[in-house]
Amino acid sequence: MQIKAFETFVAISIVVVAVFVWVALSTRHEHQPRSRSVSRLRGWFFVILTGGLILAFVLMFPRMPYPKGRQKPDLVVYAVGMQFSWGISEQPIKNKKEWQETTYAPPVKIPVGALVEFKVTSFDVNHDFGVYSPSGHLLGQVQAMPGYVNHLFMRFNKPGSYWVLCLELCGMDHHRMRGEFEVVPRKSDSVSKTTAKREAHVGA
Ligand SMILES: [Cu+2]
Repeated sequence: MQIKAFETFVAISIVVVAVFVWVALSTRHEHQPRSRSVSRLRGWFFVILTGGLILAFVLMFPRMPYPKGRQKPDLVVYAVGMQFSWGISEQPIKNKKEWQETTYAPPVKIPVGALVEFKVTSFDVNHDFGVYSPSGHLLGQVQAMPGYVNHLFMRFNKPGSYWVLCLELCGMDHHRMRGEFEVVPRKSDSVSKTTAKREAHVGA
């Protein structure tokens, strides 16, 4: 995705530079502009530009990375940032004592494929809730702000240990600020596997 964006950027840059060079070369010598052809050219430019913008809008709009209306999540996970750790829990974290407890609790388990709504806030300064895959790729992020709850909707396709790092410099130990949750196979998957095993046993 990033490579594609970079290639698109380079391609557009080449076109823009080419247009600038063409304009610079073609305006070296002074000459009287032919107003009729200029206004016709301007008309075409306007039509092509508007058409291009409308086309880009139509192609991109359905792919906006924002939730479509009020999505109902399969699971709500509460996350609170505080210097210098993340409290992550399936229960609301109401105060500093509860936050402390969640930092020692076992990692929250999220089923594969479930739509998760992270409700993210902070109890002290601004942090940034950055979700990393087990292989260390940034998958999503949202600001954690004191006094506000920000929402991040995500779906995970692979089981494993996912890390939450802080992406906003929040103090001396910012680099050590971590959280963790686990993505686990869906219950229905493991149930159907057990049933299949049991059936196999019965068959044997
Ligand atoms: Cu931080």
